[in-house]
Amino acid sequence: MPVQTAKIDRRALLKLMGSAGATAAVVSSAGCASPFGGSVSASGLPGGKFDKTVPLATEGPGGNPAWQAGDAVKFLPPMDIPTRGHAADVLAALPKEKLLHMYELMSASRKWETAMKDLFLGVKDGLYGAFHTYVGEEAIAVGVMGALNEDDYIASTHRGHGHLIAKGGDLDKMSAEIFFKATGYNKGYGGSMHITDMSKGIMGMNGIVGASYYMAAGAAIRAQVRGTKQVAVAFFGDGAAASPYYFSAVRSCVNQKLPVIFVNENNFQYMGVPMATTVPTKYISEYTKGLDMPQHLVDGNDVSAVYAATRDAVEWARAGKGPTVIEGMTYRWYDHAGFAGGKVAQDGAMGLPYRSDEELRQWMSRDPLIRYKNWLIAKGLAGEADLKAIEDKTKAAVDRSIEFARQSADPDPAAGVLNTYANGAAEATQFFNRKGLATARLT
Ligand SMILES: Cc1ncc(C[n+]2csc(CCOP(=O)(O)OP(=O)(O)O)c2C)c(N)n1
Repeated sequence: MPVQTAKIDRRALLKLMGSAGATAAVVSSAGCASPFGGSVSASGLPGGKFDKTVPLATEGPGGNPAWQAGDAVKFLPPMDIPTRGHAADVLAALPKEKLLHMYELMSASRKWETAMKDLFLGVKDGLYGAFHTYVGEEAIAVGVMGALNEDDYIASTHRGHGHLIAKGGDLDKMSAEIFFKATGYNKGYGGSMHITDMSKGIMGMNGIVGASYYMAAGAAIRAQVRGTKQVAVAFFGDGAAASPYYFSAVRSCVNQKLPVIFVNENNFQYMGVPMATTVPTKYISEYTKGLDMPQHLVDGNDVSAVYAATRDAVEWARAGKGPTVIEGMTYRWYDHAGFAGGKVAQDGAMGLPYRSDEELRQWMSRDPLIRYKNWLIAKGLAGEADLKAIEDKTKAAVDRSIEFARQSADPDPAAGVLNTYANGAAEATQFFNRKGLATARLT
């Protein structure tokens, strides 16, 4: 296979672009064997040509021992999403209804999580349990899901509400699960981190950091064996890339040419530790640069950049060519889990010890929703009033879901056993019999 891009010194080029203050466009596969089977990429551009936009500092955030709280500000994306260029053209080619629906999904995700934040901080509903917000990262979920079909699979993370909403998750069932009610996705027995909807290819949120790789690989093997052309997406954070299973999963998927898309949500924060301390390479998308596969580094707050990269990855996977890695740089507005530093009716968590408020404010000023909104208006696809109507609609749906959760019944304690066994009542009855417990309510 010709190695068309082998002569490019990628590090030097990144440095040059960063020091020039340029908004660089990166396919980080430059400098490794052409992932595009020769000279043309899945996007129609020559292999190794930089075709995705992400602003770069002179040095990547990883492996940087001098990294300090506040340094993520060096990776701030520009104010506006480009309205011209590859990613803009790819997104703009979608029907207007779909583009507006993508805005609706971003809005629903933001409003649902923000409402939950206010409820957790309030006392009225007595909400408890783990809750990891995705606020600030919505462009990744919506950009990725925009390029998938309904029957494609996703394996989510602990920070996955936005993935579920973008893949068509039901707000009523999500809210009810957070309230631990019988009408919830897991019948009130799972809570935030186990929300799953196989009818929509959502293999579930997951409290095991790094589990998404193998879940997606399993779904991809199924699709490959059956010849269905479905793809599977594994979402993962920058910290999860430090899992020993990450490289081995990607390598195995490349070996088997499995239709998996590894989507890294690089929010620079691994709980309270900066990614600089856990990632030895400059960028996470560089981990796998020795493998014969496309790897994209994109502005994760730009839905067009994420969509365009994913569309290429989907084409690549459906053509039987195997996996792609996409790294989207983004930022979470709240604490790792829960709401330290957060306030009712105020966006963002201030005063956290491992980052600076100024850095947060700067990233909030690059709000992916506002950037997408401006893009839609600039493209003449919607006016302020149209987008406000969408926001009102999603707010109403969120409010309804919360009311639905409040009105729903608590789970029957006995159902806990039912839900534990694959064969439900039959096996649960055996369990109860062994323990000498009454089974009347189970049958
Ligand atoms: C296997 C495993 N190890 C450790 C944890 C504890 N844990 C929960 S979330 C998390 C950080 C994950 O960080 P990252 O992958 O960057 O995702 P982010 O929280 O930034 O979205 C850790 C270490 C866990 N849940 N599972």
